[in-house]
Amino acid sequence: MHDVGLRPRERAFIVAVTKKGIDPEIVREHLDELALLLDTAGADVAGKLTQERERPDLSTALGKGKVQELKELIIETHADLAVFDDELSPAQVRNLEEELGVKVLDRSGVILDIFAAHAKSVEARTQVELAQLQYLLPRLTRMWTHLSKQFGGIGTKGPGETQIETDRRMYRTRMQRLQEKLKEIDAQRVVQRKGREGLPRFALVGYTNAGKSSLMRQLTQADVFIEDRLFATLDTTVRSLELPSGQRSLVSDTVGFIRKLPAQLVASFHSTLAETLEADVLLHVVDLANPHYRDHMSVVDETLRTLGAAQTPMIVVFNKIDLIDDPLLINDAETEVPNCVFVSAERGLNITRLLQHMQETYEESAIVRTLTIPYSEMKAVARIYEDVEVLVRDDTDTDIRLSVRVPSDKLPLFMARYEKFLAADGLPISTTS
Ligand SMILES: Nc1nc2c(ncn2[C@@H]2O[C@H](COP(=O)(O)OP(=O)(O)OP(=O)(O)O)[C@@H](O)[C@H]2O)c(=O)[nH]1
Ligand SMILES: [Mg+2]
Repeated sequence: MHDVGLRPRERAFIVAVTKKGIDPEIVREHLDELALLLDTAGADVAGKLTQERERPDLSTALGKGKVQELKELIIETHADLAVFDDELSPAQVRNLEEELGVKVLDRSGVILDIFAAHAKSVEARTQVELAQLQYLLPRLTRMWTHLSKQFGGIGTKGPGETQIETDRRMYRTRMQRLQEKLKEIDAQRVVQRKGREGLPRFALVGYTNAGKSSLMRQLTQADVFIEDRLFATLDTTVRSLELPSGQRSLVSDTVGFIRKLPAQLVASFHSTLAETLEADVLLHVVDLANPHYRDHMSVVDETLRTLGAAQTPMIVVFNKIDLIDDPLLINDAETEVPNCVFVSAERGLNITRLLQHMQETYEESAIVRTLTIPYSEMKAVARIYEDVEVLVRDDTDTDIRLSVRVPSDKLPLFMARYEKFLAADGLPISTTS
């Protein structure tokens, strides 16, 4: 694993460059979240600096005067590094490091560091390492060359341009190998998934620390990792769950989202996330006790859009209601969000209601179709079982009739494949299976 930049308990000076006229409360909240991220990564905050600008300076993000001010503050507070809440270009990092004389990171770098420390499975480790290398490659500067020592043997030479070139080449080779490894893992996953097709699928999504894993444990008794820290979960867990109707279904718990999730991470976790998000119904878990929950919800919605899952039916699960004293808060949330349930994952409050809701939403999200398949096309029957949930089967003298449930988002694909088998009358078949 590569260390993106933080040593344990380093002291970081945190910086935000903000648009003119932005609400200072929002800026404070973003910086508080950055401080929390740093704490999770194992660093302390030495101080904070913000600057309002029309747009960030192209070469140093901050204006010239502010860079000088920051330099003095860093010396004064004995900070080891500067961390910007905004994404910095590789050139900005280089210029700032030169001016300030300390290592410079942005929020993405910190998040990558946390992911690297928390990733456990081979898959998560591979994905994180790939994301780290993609992030580091254009940022290799003299400050970063110590990283190459991790490859052993190299790095004994003093840092210089040749050294950086060698590092770059090494990184590229390594990235290629990681990409190949991910392809293999992907192929294995397709095989695993085969066995699960046809079952209703639910996916827990939400801002980091909202209580997704706690709800997973409450629903399925899965022994998942739960902790009051950001990005406790990096691997996807899938467990079976019985709905009130007795229907078996699957629930998955996966990595949480955060504002400005690094693009490299979204890219390398794409297959993990894509699989999760193929669910029939998303359970968007929201920490209602967090004063910024609305903001968090829009970050999650935006991330889902990026991942192409904005159309999937969704239940908003307002969690941690055991911490809420103000009934108005619940009232507001209920009026603002149409399809929602209030629970406490930790205390197990209102879980029966949630299960009922999951079943209803799933049933509404799916469409029942009847197919008539001649005995000469038995292969198609097998394929249909793999693709969708078969509700009723009737083997008549002349053909096989199947009533199937098709999730609405999968309907176009389903029609393209099986249109020729659609029963002319479309009538539901009698139950004689
Ligand atoms: N009071 C209270 N705390 C809760 C509840 N649900 C979860 N928590 C706490 O919230 C923290 C985060 O819970 P997790 O289940 O790890 O959250 P997560 O969404 O899986 O977080 P990441 O995996 O880090 O993205 C833990 O300290 C939980 O004990 C709840 O209903 N009430
Ligand atoms: Mg979790």
